[in-house]
Amino acid sequence: MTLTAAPVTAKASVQIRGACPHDCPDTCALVTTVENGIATEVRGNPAHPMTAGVLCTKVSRYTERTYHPERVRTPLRRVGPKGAGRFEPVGWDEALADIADRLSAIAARDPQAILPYSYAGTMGLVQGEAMAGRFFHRLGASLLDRTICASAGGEGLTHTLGGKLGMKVEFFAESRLILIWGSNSIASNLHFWRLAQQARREGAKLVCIDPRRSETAEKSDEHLQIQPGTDAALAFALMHELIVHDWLDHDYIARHTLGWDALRERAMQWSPERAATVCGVPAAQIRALARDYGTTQPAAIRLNYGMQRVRGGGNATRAIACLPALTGAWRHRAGGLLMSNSARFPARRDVLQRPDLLAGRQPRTINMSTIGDDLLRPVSAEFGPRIEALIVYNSNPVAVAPDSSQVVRGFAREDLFTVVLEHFQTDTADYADYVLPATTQLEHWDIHGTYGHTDVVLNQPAIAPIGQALPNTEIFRRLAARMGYTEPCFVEDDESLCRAAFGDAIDFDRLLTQGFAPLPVPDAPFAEGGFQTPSGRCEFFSERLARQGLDGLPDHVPNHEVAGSSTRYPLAMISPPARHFLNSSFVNVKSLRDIEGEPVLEISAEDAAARGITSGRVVRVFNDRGDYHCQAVISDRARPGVVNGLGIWWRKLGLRGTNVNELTSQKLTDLGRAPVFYDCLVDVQPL
Ligand SMILES: Nc1nc2c(c(=O)[nH]1)N[C@H]1C(S)=C(S)[C@@H](COP(=O)(O)OP(=O)(O)OC[C@H]3O[C@@H](n4cnc5c(=O)[nH]c(N)nc54)[C@H](O)[C@@H]3O)O[C@H]1N2
Ligand SMILES: Nc1nc2c(c(=O)[nH]1)N[C@H]1C(S)=C(S)[C@@H](COP(=O)(O)OP(=O)(O)OC[C@H]3O[C@@H](n4cnc5c(=O)[nH]c(N)nc54)[C@H](O)[C@@H]3O)O[C@H]1N2
Ligand code: SF4
Ligand SMILES: [Mo]
Repeated sequence: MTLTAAPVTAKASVQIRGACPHDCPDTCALVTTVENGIATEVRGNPAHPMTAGVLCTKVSRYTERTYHPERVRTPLRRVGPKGAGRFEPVGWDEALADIADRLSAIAARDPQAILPYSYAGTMGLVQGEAMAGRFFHRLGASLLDRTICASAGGEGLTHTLGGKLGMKVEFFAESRLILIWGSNSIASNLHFWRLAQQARREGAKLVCIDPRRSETAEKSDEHLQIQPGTDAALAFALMHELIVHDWLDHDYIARHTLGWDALRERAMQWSPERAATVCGVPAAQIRALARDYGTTQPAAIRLNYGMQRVRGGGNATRAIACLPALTGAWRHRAGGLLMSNSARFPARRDVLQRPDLLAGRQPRTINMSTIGDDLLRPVSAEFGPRIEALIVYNSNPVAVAPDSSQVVRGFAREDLFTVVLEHFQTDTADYADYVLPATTQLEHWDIHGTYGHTDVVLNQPAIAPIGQALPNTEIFRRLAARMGYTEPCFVEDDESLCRAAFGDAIDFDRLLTQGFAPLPVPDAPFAEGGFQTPSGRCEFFSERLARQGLDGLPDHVPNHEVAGSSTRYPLAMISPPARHFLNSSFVNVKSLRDIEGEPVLEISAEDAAARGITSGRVVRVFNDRGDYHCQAVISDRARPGVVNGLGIWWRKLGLRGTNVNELTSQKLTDLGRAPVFYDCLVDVQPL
């Protein structure tokens, strides 16, 4: 058996180093205090510079989540109708034998009728796709296109800078001007906010660009409260002003960029006045920002994923990523842009996930963002076989995927065989045929890259598994054995997988003793150009995109559902996360849910008055896709014409068994095939 045991706890109190598993750019280094085998406290590792000994409120409550009385402790088999959430305990052997039989029978017809569904419930490379990837590759199951979060921005960066690459986050502390663009850093990138505060104490100006007057916006020096999905128009107007005032670094542009003449021509079509009408902010405010950006060095942009959850998210990322090359901001280590540095991490995904086990087969790929439609699609030549089995781990699609009424219809199919590996009886687990108890980060090994800093962080198990829980890896190992897979890769243990993840690129002994290890990353990555694009330049014009028949230059691509375009649904809705939840994780942790209270919709005073809505009143938010009941909060956090439906509640813990994704659509972005959670028209009425 390869199950990881808890460390020897002969001593009454020990401290175990770990990594925060959540999908958060900070990837904090943890220290867990274990007394007589029980984890009593989870703290930030004070030795890790980025964490600096501090965790967010959510993960400070990690022991409350781990020892939650509602943890799934045994395998469970469905006894009621799909979705009713009625289950009986069953032994591991019986559950795995039945699951293996069901999957084998489907695979004998066509393994592509089986689909894995996973995302970043843990960002660990081992409990993520290591053993799971091996299992599904050996099986020949459909592949999953993991687009639900970041692929529009990711492709935008790749087609401009050459990859998910950017500034080293620590140098934001030395910037003189910081644009916080599509990021509520206080809620979702807390340790970056600490660096921004440091810069500000040294005199830096912070400018937040966000349709919501977020916690971060209200604490910044300036807030451009733009209409959702209009960021490219703003970026072009900034370029327009940089050109008109000649706040350009001509030498940098000539040596390190591609497509300048064409970009200049496009930018000249975007006067601040034109952008002001599209973005819904005063032209004077755009001019002032352009002046600041054009005349302050070093200037840095913290771009984050909130601005790319709209139709034009990929193009907007491209437009914004052009800015630092125009002013030569990249010359300084405290200048440039950071959206993600995940491409810095030399993770050996092929070694972990073993795509070679496909042995020449090329299964179809299903986009996780259209799971609602895809579960309901019949067999066809174009689509291939109907999806007959779904194995869900590290994700809660019934709550987080767009257009949930369609997702629920898919999960409710009586002929769909669904297995969910989980800590809790989530909305998704309610639709399972089997729920299998998985370990949490305190109970297993893992190793983490991250997208917000450039250190590898190791997670060592602090306590024994709760109940009969097993690591995801062990569940897939046992399932592989049941399926008769005898390849040696199916018995490799978790510590070996951690060692294999980065191979010689990282000093594993240092990870074991210190908990984290920095990657060698240049301080100013593009000071001398060296972009990782085909041309080696910052590509204003992308030949690769042009060859795909797309616009080689970035452009402003309006939303699918443009504000003001529909008389039935006059309000634009965005649904950024509630501060004390992490996507749908922690919604069931009572102390955190108590802070959030009820699911809320922030609405401006004028939109509320026009509808007879008073603060605290329960409202119905609706469009053609569905309706959602929540509590109205009249607040200047919402700009007139835009409502903020904070996410992502468990449906069953909300007001009427739905959440905000009842309203979002399965339409996709311009690049990256990603969902458009913040591109959604609705109306609201009091109940
Ligand atoms: N507390 C907390 N932290 C989290 C998460 C969480 O759920 N809760 N989720 C984690 C995950 S998975 C991710 S991907 C990151 C997400 O964190 P971010 O990358 O920061 O993205 P969001 O939180 O989606 O949105 C950030 C801000 O963008 C704004 N925004 C919405 N639409 C637009 C637009 O069109 N233009 C602009 N300029 N801004 C817009 C939103 O109002 C929000 O304030 O955070 C991670 N951290
Ligand atoms: N309306 C709207 N919808 C959104 C968003 C939004 O801003 N607005 N944000 C989107 C974004 S950015 C993202 S990333 C997605 C996130 O969507 P998901 O990736 O589904 O993230 P979570 O909701 O946190 O659910 C993760 C689940 O994994 C489980 N889990 C954690 N660790 C483990 C483990 O080790 N093993 C197993 N088996 N399970 C584990 C947790 O218990 C949890 O239920 O949601 C998207 N949906
Ligand atoms: S969720 Fe983010 S801020 Fe909170 S502990 Fe984890 S990595 Fe740190
Ligand atoms: Mo995400």
